[in-house]
Amino acid sequence: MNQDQQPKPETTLAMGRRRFINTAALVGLGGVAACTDKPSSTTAPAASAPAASERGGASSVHLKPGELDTYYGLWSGGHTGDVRVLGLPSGREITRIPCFVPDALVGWGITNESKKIMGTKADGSLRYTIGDTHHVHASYKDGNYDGRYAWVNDKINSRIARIRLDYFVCDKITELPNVQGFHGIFPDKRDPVDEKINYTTRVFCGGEFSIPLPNAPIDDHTQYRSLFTCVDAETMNVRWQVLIDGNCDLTATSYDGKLAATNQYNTEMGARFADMMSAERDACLFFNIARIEAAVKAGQFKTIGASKVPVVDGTQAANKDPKTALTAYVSVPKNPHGVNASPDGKYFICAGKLSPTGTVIELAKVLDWFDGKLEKLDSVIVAEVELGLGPLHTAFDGRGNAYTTLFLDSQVVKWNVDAAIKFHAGDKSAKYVLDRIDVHYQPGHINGSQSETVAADGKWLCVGSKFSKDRFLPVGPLHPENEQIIDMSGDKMVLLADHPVRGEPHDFIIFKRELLSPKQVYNLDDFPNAVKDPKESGVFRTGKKVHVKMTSLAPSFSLTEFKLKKGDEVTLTLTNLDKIQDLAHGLAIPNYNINFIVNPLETASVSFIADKPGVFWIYCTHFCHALHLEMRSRMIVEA
Ligand code: CUK
Ligand code: CUA
Ligand code: CA
Repeated sequence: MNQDQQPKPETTLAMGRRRFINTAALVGLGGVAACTDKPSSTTAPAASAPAASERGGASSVHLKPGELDTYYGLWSGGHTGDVRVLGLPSGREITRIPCFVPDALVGWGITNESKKIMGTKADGSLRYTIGDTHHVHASYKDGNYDGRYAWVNDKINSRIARIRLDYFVCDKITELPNVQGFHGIFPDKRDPVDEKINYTTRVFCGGEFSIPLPNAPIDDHTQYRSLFTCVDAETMNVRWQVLIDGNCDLTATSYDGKLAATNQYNTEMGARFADMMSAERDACLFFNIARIEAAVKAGQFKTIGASKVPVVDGTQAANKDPKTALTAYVSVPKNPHGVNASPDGKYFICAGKLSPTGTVIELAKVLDWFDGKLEKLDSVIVAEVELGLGPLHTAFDGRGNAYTTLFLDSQVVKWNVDAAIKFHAGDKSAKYVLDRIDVHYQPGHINGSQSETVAADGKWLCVGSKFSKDRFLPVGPLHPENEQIIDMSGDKMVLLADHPVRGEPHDFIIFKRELLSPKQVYNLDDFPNAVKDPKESGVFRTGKKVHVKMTSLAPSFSLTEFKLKKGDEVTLTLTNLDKIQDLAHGLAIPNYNINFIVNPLETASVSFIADKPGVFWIYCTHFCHALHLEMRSRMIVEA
């Protein structure tokens, strides 16, 4: 970067050198990450771990053999394109749920059923084989998770995936029209229009990159815009979009269903790095959901390109009158990152990123502004307090405290929201910073057990540290990340465990295991193509089109052999008739690039051209029985 691209040093606010981070500090970030981190001399020393008895809290992460975790964690997988399921407090990874990217274990992207969900091209091949999941959030009822669904974003190809939490599988994927860099995602927590509906009906999705609408090779970036998108939680159809100024980053929703918000780091609408950080303040952009839905209903929208989705105008110029405004742009300091909803329902907190501050916005005041009862929108900010360098994301303990990651300081800071509000109001004796703890290193997301629910319980805190450096045995140049587990139950945070994770999870949620009751066995009747009886097995031919129907029952497939002709267009359907929990079979066809799993009473199918003559031993890939190796079928393809 050349000299004249560098923003001027901040001089407007006399809060010392830590007040703002300038470009030079960010450029030096690689150096920060590479050097041996020592606690900053300007911050309090980290707590040394007292014995569990002194803390009287959550204490040990150790589970004895046979013991089960008490919390589920749903972790985004980043550019592995999946969602990972962890048990907490042990931190053990229990499974991965493939969504956007094929998965060789279960045959995601191999079976016809999963390909249909992922989306295919005209030739039947997958439309996309990569993904980038950042944020995973679950459906709500009465302000707590109800165990129905979770949703996760794909930043690369602007897709949203839904996961059924009864089977832990992805069941729908929707691509957002006219969106690039779909980043933040959050379900609403109740319906803003129908008071009686106290559960999630919508999922909000933020578009991070501005593009020409519709996309076209236009060089003039001042014409680019971003969209904020609402997806129907049940149908997964896109309901509406809002055209905005600036961009969307993270997303948050209020407990009353009335408001959603996104933090904006590029209100400058710059196309270059330096331009995106030229302004001293950006925004937290609020959406008045009921008004947007009313505008859509009243036909006050346009559409973009080939998309039929209603797009309402949420730009600043069109929303000057609070009484009719669909949006409100609240000014917050420089390139904010996360926006998080406090479990008491009162506040959204924006972390400053390039400003060392946390901004507390009172939601009741935002609603007052929309009602025309608040003169200045700025007064929705009830605190803007210094936390440390590079604040990114915030979690809560349900006791009025917030926990914010400090990327550059490699710390988590615990602070009291009420005290911060008092301090901001002028009471300089209000001590809002309660504790700091070193983490290893450069933390991104943070979350507490049940953090963004009305049932935040303040027990476990997990921190996704982006760099692990020296914390694990070296495995070559690509390091794992470090998910760290902290006991947050006492006055002092206590670091309890490090866990390496393959890159690269971002956000995650942690909730009580009682909130889910996963099924162990599928229902045969849920599969219209199920082969319900081994007697239905066989090769069914209509010209070149061949349907092979099979069942599995340990330790055999219902067809011990079958014959095809070269060039046959084959669909093979397999139903697993084993009803016992944990009795899955795999079906692999050598040289045909086929392998998939069928769980108890599940049906799956694959389609392929029998283009290679010869004998192919179909075999079971999933150890199921003492005679697992003998569980085979012979596919003979005649020339
Ligand atoms: S972003 Cu990754 S650390 Cu995509 Cu949630 Cu903040
Ligand atoms: Cu069936 Cu192994
Ligand atoms: Ca900016």
